[in-house]
Amino acid sequence: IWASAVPASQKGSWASFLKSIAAFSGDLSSLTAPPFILSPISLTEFPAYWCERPELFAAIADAKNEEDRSIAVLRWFISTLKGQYTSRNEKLGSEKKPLNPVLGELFYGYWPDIKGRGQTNLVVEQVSHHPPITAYWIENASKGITLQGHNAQKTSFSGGSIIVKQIGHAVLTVNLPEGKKEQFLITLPRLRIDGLWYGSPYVELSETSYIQSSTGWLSTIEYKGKGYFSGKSHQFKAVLTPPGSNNAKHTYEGLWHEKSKDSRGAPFTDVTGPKEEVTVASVEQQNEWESRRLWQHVARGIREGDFEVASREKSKIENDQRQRRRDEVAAGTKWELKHFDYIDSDPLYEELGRLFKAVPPTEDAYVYKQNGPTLPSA
Ligand code: HCR
Repeated sequence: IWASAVPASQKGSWASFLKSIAAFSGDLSSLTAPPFILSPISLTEFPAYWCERPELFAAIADAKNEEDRSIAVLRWFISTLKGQYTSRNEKLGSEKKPLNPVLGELFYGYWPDIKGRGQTNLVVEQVSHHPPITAYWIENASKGITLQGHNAQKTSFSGGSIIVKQIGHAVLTVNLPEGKKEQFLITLPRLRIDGLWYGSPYVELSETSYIQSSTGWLSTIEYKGKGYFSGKSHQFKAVLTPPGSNNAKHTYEGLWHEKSKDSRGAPFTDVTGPKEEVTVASVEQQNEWESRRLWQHVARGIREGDFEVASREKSKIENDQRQRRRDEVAAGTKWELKHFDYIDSDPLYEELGRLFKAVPPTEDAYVYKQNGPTLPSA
């Protein structure tokens, strides 16, 4: 059964890849992996997973009070997990190694306004290459909802699995009538990448993540995999506690990639139906920094199994990047971010994180400059 999903000719390079992971911790993206495990999709596309059920994102604005808004945010969040963590298995056969974005890489897209839910726009920028950090901004202007966040990963190897600690957080803002707003600090779960032995990696979530509302409502979400409780993969249990209390007012339980229920057995989430992928301009219409245009030849090589083309095209991109960095050093200049400003400590993270004793107590952030492109609207 060792490496049963690995093509015979790549078993050796899969074994060396696993050895290098085991001996290593930090930034996995820099390790060379065998061709069968390469994905043609860049990490800058991943923030789109936050909104592949745009009606649930929009529904947050329609909730009638603080308590219902916290429930709506939790429902939307749980419903994103299937896309975030299992969609590559469905699309590509297993979890794969995404393309490692270059500094300044961009990804723009939108979900059109259908049935009065409003249009939702997405702006993503790769704000660091080593370590890889991706910043994003998602906005449904007609509903007054925004999501701003960034993502980095710290990886280590334990018991035959890759452990991924997600660094970063997201802030969801709901702009209410009369100029009021409610904000939600969203922390991110820990990942374990299992199935490496077979050459068929998949993600399981573990430990706890939080959604803290500025009104005081707190969702505490616990993740478990096979071998716990029901013995099934992808289980979660979420409790929602009112401001200033430790007693759960609502409890939800189930499988984040299928369905879940509240404590009375009423349906809470159901992601068994289709999701809606983000609409993106064609490669011809994109600028040279937009992900699908930038990686088009590498992606084609990977898709068509022509790894010579893929690696030649990848080297061109990497050499261009190295040259840019050298030029910047020579000119004494620094790469300027296009859509985000860096702040070394996020005041909202500190304020809301204090309420549930967030670890770490302080985090940096990337603040959107409100200067995204004009995206088509229906
Ligand atoms: C760990 C991971 C890169 C990061 C991916 C993140 C954490 C990015 C943010 C998204 O919101 C959610 C998300 C989902 C992915 O599951 C996670 C990736 C899984 C694998 C990949 C590694 C860098 C690649 C490891 C190589 C393996 C597959 C052999």
